[in-house]
This record gives sequence, structure tokens and C-alpha cells, in this order.
Amino acid sequence: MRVQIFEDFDLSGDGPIYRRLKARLAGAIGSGALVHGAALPPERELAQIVGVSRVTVRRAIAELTTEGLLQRRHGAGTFVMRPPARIEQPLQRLTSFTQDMQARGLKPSSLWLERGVHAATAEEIEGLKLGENASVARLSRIRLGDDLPMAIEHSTIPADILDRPEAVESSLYSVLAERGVTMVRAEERITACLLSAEQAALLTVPAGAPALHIRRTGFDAGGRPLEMTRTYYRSDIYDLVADLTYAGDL
Ligand code: 16G
Repeated sequence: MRVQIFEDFDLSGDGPIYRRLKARLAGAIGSGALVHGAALPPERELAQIVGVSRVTVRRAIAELTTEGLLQRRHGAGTFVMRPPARIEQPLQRLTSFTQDMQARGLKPSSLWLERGVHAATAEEIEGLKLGENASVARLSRIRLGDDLPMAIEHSTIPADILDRPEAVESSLYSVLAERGVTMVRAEERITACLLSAEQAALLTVPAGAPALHIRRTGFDAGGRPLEMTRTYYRSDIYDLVADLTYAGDL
């Protein structure tokens, strides 16, 4: 990172110095002078460059981290998190997260939270039309585009369709397709929600931030449910876009 950016910070003005430093850092992130993924200099170094105390730097960084503009990675340092331009997600096409990211030129990846086979709950039995003692594969992951967390996703798939969830490394739909399983239709229910502190931390947004919650049930050609997935999309990034046709009855 070019140190010059920080040397040029003008910290004159009113109010506490940490707030002025915070505003300059936020401004540099907003203008693109500090790009997404860039590492800030270590606290001590940054304090020296801008001519303030380490306590001041720490406080400015802590607030920007809470607000989601910076991210602290244990042992690695502090990184700039700059949301990309908003993502428009069409509602009429049955696509996977991997396809959605690739179509936008973003690199899809996942951070795994859970991957295993479990006894199905009553809700899973009902939603996936399973027998009483059925097992299901559960996949929980943070979905990222160009290393920026976009969504948290919890998927349940009948275990007779996916017996080894570890087989899913990147795309669930690719693994299903390799097994000759094709999803041809899906139902979605979209609701608004507020993220818990834990969910917000995973998505690097402030606790209590709003999100779009989508529940998808996907079916094969015979109408058998293949997946039940809950996805929490960051609403500061995602727009869900529908294409409507005049019904001719106005
Ligand atoms: C999307 C789907 C989700 C599906 C996942 C598969 C929505 C709301 N959800 O996130 O149901 O499980 O894609 O993605 O679109 P993958 O093949 O990249 O794992």
C-alpha cells in the first residue's frame, strides 16, 4: 500500500482527533484511493505516519471495523472492505451462487461453517417430503465474491441424493449435476430480516444490519424436492430484480 495516501491526510478540524482520522480513512475508502482487500499499515506505523497516538489509530480502526469498512483478520492485519457496485439478481432464472458470481466476473468462494449428515428435523421432513427416519446432508457456508462476504447460506439436501457432503467443495449444483441430478424448478419466499450479531460478524457488516432472507425449495422434473436452502443476502449489496409482464386486465 502506498504510504503517501496516509501522509497526505489533513487531520485539522474540530472534534476528537480519532473522528477526524476515521473520516479521512472512510473518505479514502469511499473514493477508491484505498482499494478493497488492501492491508492497512500496522497500527504503530500508521500512528507514526499520520502523527497521532496508537490509541487514536486503534479507536478509529475499531469504529470502521464495526461499520464494516475495515476487517481485522487475526494474525494477518487490518484490511479494506469496500462493497462492489450493487448486484442485481434477477428473480426469474434458476441459477447457482457460483454461476451468479461468474456471470459478473467475480471469483466465487465459500467459507465452510458446517458440512455433515444428520437426522432430518420435522421441518426438513415436511419440506423435502421425506420418510420418518430420513437423514439429510446439511451445508452451511459464507458465500464470497472476490473475497467479499455476500451471503450466509444453509442448505439441506436429502442424504440419498447427497450422501457425502464433503464432496461439495465449491458448487453444490455442479456436484448434483455430476450425479445426474437436475433441478428444474424452484419456489422462493423472500422476507426482510435483521442480522444477529453473529451473522453480521460473518458478513462483516454492523450488528443489526438489514438483510434479504430467501428460502428456496428446488425440485427435479418429477416434482421431488432436492434442496431447502435459506440464504441471508447483504441488503447493502443485493437488489432483487423482477421482470413483470402486463396482465392485460387493468
Ligand atoms: C443459490 C441458491 C441456493 C443454492 C445455491 C447453489 C438462491 C436464493 N439460492 O445461492 O438455493 O443452493 O445457489 O450454489 O439463489 P452453488 O452451486 O454455487 O453451491
